[in-house]
Amino acid sequence: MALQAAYSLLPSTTASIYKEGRFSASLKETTLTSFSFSNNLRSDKISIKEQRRQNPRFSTGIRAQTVTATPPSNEASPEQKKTQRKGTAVITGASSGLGLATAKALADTGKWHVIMACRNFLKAEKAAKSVGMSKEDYTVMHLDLASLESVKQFVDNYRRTERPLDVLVCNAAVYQPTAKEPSFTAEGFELSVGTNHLGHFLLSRLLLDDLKKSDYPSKRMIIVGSITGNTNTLAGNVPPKANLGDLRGLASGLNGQNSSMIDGGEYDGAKAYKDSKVCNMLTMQELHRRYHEETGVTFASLYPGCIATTGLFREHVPLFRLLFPPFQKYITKGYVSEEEAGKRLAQVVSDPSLGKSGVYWSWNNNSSSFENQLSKEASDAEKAKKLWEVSEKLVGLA
Ligand code: NDP
Ligand code: PMR
Repeated sequence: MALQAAYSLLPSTTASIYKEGRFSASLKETTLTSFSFSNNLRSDKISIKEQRRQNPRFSTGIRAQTVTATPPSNEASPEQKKTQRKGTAVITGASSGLGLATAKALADTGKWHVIMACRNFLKAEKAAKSVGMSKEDYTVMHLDLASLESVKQFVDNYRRTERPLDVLVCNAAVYQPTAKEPSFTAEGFELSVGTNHLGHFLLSRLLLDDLKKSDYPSKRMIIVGSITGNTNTLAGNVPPKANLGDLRGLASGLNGQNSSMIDGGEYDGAKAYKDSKVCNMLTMQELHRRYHEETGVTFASLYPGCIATTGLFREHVPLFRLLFPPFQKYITKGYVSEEEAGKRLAQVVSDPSLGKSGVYWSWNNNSSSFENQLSKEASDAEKAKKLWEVSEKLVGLA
């Protein structure tokens, strides 16, 4: 029933995707939060004492799914012991959803100071308080990614604080699936790509110098990606599919005069978001190729699971918002809670076992992390280079 209704919201081409096969059979990226037999089997291999040590809220059976194959991040590795000071992580869009949950997860370890880089200062302060973060674990700083001036101002302000920068998490995003007409950033770029990609592109390029200077043992830059930008998955084949084409729309300014879509096509808000996620994943790989060896910075992207309850879907029709969480929970089993997704992103920030650069992380049914494959387009090195060069021009770096 839930599926039928969600399903009916989609263009008819989607029908074949669902009718053709069982979801789980063809999935490359799945997450399970429901308790399953296989989780139970797996957890049997680890003693209950060990599970309690890894996860203080573990109770026999039911919470076994949160046990991960990777070492827990609160265990000091030789790498972490090199420094006594707290790490500082900047998280964009930390005022809700994944960003807030990650800020909370990092703050809870007592080892991180989180800079919540947000467009709505008051909302961010309230959000931090609402999840019980202590004042000394976070600082809210203003950043509006839909304005390149604001991005530059944020970088200046950050440098004035004289805090080191150890990790940058590019997390903020907007999604406008129901918009009939495009809207634009301060500099006149289509809003989804302008915010999710171009704002983060400038931010990451400017802050790379600051990351380089950090003496923290593991410096990281993370750009949040998604399954829906990857057409090698079932979710990525739900129309409209991501496709950057030859980037002609981006190259002509993405300002609505020629086109407001990267591929030069007609405006489609859902596609613009998915395209922006492809840009995020391509940018991470290009950063890795250009700077990993020289700087030692780890560059990574991830799909944290389907966090169907976040504000990302605020502009979707009410029926979608009602049915999407149960659809993901019970039908696709791709659902993950904000808390669990926050722990996943926090692993990518600080877990020594997730320190490899150039990786797109995902989590399997047991909540164990693994290096996932990107789609052909999202791993196209030539396209990544072209995207880099065009984006540099648009944000005024070239
Ligand atoms: P939310 O809407 O809850 O969070 C998005 C955050 O981005 C909010 O804090 C929002 O601020 C902020 N933001 C939006 N526009 C700007 C801007 N111009 N400047 C600064 N901040 C801005 O969504 P999610 O937590 O779901 O999304 C977080 C990330 O996770 C995104 O990159 C998304 O693509 C990714 N993702 C989400 C999935 C999901 O299922 N939800 C799945 C896969 C990836 P404000 O609070 O002021 O609105
Ligand atoms: Mg999708 C295993 C299958 C799976 C997963 C993991 C997701 C994740 N979705 C899956 C399948 C399907 N979805 C199917 C079969 C359908 C047709 C009924 C479907 C539909 C659908 C819609 C209409 N799904 C959506 C939408 C959105 O508007 C969301 C979107 O595309 O936002 C860009 C979305 C999502 N599905 C996901 C995830 C993670 C999203 C949120 C997208 C994101 O943040 O990238």
